[in-house]
Amino acid sequence: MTRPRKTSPIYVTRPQLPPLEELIPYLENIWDSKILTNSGPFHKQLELSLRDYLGVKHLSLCTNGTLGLVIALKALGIKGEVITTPYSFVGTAHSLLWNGIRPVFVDIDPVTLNLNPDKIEAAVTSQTSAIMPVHCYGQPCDVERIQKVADKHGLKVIYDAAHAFGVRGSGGSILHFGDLSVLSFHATKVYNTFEGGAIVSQTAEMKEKIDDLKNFGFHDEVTVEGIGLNGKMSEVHAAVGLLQLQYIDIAIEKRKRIAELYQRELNDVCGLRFLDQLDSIQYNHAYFPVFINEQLYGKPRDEVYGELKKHGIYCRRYFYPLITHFSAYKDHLPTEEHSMPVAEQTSNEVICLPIYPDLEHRNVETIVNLLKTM
Ligand code: T4K
Repeated sequence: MTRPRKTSPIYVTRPQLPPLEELIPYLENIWDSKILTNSGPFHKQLELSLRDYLGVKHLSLCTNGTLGLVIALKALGIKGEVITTPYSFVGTAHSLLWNGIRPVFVDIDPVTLNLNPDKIEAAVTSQTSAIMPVHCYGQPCDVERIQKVADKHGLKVIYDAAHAFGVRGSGGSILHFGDLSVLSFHATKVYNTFEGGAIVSQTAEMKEKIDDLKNFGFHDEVTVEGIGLNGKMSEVHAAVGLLQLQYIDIAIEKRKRIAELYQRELNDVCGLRFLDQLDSIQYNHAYFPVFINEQLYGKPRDEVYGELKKHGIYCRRYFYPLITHFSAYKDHLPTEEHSMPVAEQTSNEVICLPIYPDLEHRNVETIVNLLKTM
């Protein structure tokens, strides 16, 4: 009797890993030196290597993206209210609440799916101290228009750049904009250190402040100026990061080829819409979101999601539900009703298809065929 062939599941992402044997010398080095954390040699080296690779002025490594956002808000002394997007990972808004800040959610732009600059101004109150936009899926926000609103009202801008590793526009890195940008190096990200993150700052003074805050606020052995926390990256994570950096360009190139394949094959399928890609942007292809119009496609998004799952294809609905729909947020929403129709619709239509460097093209074809014949 022949048994049905067991196919392995296909996840929305799989982490890129360097060859294990290349990690061993780094580990030996750590074991020999016994320097495990607190800004050790690999940590220092990775900060400089990432600074150069990303083309930014100053970069501070941290434990993860969420703590990076928490520290960034603290470093800028943000209080009161912060205007942000409901269409993001919940960590974006959580970082505000951990700082005792009230998130004020504003609708997204239908093209970029990022915070809509036209909607920000109406949400500014006497309590507003900053804007926290997200470069969702690595699609750059309208940074110039956001800055204009910020300047007009004296607000700081902290970009959640968790998805934007290596994204560049004609003027260079997207991380140059705003007061601070925060990256995530989580296992599911384009560039990973297992867990990790970084805060990009524009001045040496700000970097120093952030470096103090991520080490409990210690400026030196006897001086604690800020209410810091433990947001440091260990030497093992930094070593992984140094290795990963050697393979990042190949990884992004492989992602690009998969994105092109999806785009080419699915372009003519009625009822499927994709994120606009601009020629002037060098994308990182972190995600491949598809938006399903139920009427035109003939099936609701959740049915497609379930159908793919039955075939062992584990997509994710990033970002469904909206942050504003989580019960944890019910006491933190303004009493007056803010309508966010674009975010609502996008959240109900989105499905992120699998994309990662080692995803085989034949698997992409399988996914494409399922979407074409469902
Ligand atoms: N801001 C934004 C805009 C973000 O998207 C995120 C994180 C943050 C801030 C916060 O950054 P961090 O504090 O995380 O550094 C994942 C990630 O956990 C999260 O980092 C990420 N955003 C979010 C968009 O996605 P889940 O709940 O979908 O992850 P999980 O564990 O279900 O993983 C998805 C798939 O990835 C799995 O089905 C299999 C694969 N996977 C996952 C892990 C963890 C692996 O193959 N290996 C692994 O080790 O949230």
